[in-house]
Amino acid sequence: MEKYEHEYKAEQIQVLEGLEAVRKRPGMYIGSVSVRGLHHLVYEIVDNAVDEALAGYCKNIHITIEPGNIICVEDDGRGIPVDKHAKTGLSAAETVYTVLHAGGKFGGDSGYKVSGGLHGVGASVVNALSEWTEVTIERDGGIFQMSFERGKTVKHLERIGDSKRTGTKVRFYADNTIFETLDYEYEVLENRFREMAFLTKGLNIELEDQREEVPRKAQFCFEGGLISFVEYLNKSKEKLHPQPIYIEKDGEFPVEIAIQYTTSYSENIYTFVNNINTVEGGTHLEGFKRSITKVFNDYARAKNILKDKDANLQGDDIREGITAVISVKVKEPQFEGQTKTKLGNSEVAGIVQTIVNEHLANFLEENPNIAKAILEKCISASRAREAARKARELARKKTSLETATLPGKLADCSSKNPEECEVYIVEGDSAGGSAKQGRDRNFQAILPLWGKMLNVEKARADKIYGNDKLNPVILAVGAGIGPDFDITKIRYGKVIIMADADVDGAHIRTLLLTFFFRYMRPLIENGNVYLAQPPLYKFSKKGMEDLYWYEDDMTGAFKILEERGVERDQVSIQRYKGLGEMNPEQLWETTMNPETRILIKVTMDDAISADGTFSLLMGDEVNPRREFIEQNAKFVKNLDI
Ligand code: 0R9
Repeated sequence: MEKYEHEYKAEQIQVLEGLEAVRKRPGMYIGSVSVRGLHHLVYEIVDNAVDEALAGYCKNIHITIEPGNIICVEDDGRGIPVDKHAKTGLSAAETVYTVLHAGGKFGGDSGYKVSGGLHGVGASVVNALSEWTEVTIERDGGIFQMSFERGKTVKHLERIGDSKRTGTKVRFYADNTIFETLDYEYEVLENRFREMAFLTKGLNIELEDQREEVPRKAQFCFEGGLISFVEYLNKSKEKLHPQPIYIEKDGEFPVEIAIQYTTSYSENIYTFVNNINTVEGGTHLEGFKRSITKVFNDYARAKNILKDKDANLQGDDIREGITAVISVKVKEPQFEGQTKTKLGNSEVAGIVQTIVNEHLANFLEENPNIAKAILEKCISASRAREAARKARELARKKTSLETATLPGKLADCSSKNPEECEVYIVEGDSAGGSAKQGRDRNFQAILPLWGKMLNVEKARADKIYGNDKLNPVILAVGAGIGPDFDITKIRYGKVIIMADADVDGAHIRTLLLTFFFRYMRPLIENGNVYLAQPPLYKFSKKGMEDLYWYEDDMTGAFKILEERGVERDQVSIQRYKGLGEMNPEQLWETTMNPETRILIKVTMDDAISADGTFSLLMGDEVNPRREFIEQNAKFVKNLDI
């Protein structure tokens, strides 16, 4: 239509160069071109719709993964403005999609731009990194549409019909010459949208995956906001008080916080700035921690729960068993830290501290029974901390008396370069024996474990130091535990859990992973933890090289045999029940030889769901665990729970 026809202006030439830069160095704009980066594209678009919700105009967002990995995001906001943008001579909508950073510069003022999750770059980056993009806008009584290929306009915005409603729909197909994969992971998107719905009270977010014959669907809308979030996080934990403590304050820096204590020993505080998960914390978290430490100590003194002779409770004691979500909105957030997820704005610390001080002190005065229950737990945490300190000192003294500081059972490797070294933590003495004989001793160390492993989900720190099952693991890894853990001291670049593919193996794997998650989390975050995959079957026939198979389903193995000209009934099939059934050579060949083995890297993409899963599988509450097992029967079929 004539209205949108134009000549290219100088700005437009810059525009094309801008988006070309995005295509040349996509990592700079979306972090990476892995599946993570791919998901970022979806977040970028959904964030724009969430901005419209924060501005108060949008109630529903619908995300569809269409067959063939096409993404469709729809909202019922005002619709992106379609009028002409003075500087570019294009419609506002086209400008937002073709000019880098344009979205933030004009229009769309919710005050606190969420846009862009990690990087805040918006729609034009998604456009640049998509094979095609199609935007449909309903507003001002019309339906408008425009389309692009790899960031370049192929159809300017034009009016294609009439409409009485308003809203925006964006469909895009990511560019497979840029991304490693186009396969969206439903669960990852589901977790992110659940989180977004918790963070935006009352916003309805629907997700639909149409790639399977039976579509998967999820719908999230939480009138309780962060209260619902904390209830969700604590669903498989035993609570110290029935309702979360809730703090909400508008103002220059709106602050929303929900807190609930449980009987667990871990601390779970999640922080968000403009809906972005600030994994590395920052000033909002500092203000919160300072406040709760002060308020609980002051209350305990005032009520004589702490006597004059008693020392103050420490922050760690006060945070044992806490689950909290902190969400602040900051107009110009400064993000710092390694992954740019640490809030740097210094003024936020004092603001959060003042708000929490006032609200929490009132809450404790009004709810003395809850205050008492929480403080009793803090005091017992404080005693345990003292016991842990003694245990740690004892452990330190003991090891300094011994000539070697390494556990006796460890068969260490000769290299001392952590980058090339790996340690296999092996269940059982007999498998340990085979592993010791089969390994390459230059860079592979073996640590056999035996007997019943401690469930750290049900034990406090003092029981962990000096525990005879965990101590060898701590000493072998060599980097301490808990707050003392120092990733730069690890002795092995790969810590590999090698357990049987049966019930007991799965159990020990979960116990060890829980331990790493709670006490050596950076080891997982840094990608140092792996699971070895021993084979499940061996197919053999005289004159044929043995075929090892790692999956339950043997169809693929039969196909390979067929290709080798071998009939099913000519081979003998051995099912391995445990690692102990393999001789050292077989163990090397199938599970330890870097050329042929399969290792699964343990990742922690989503700490929130990981925390939930660990509490669920290893914690106290039985009903949610049963539900989880029913829903994930395939995944947990080997778990002894
Ligand atoms: C499906 C995903 N949704 C969006 O991308 C989306 C962007 C957007 C928007 C506005 C409304 N809805 C939206 N959905 C909007 C409208 C108006 C003012 N600000 C924002 C208005 O009617 O005045 N916009 C986001 C950026 C822009 N609009 C702008 F820069 F073009 F103004």
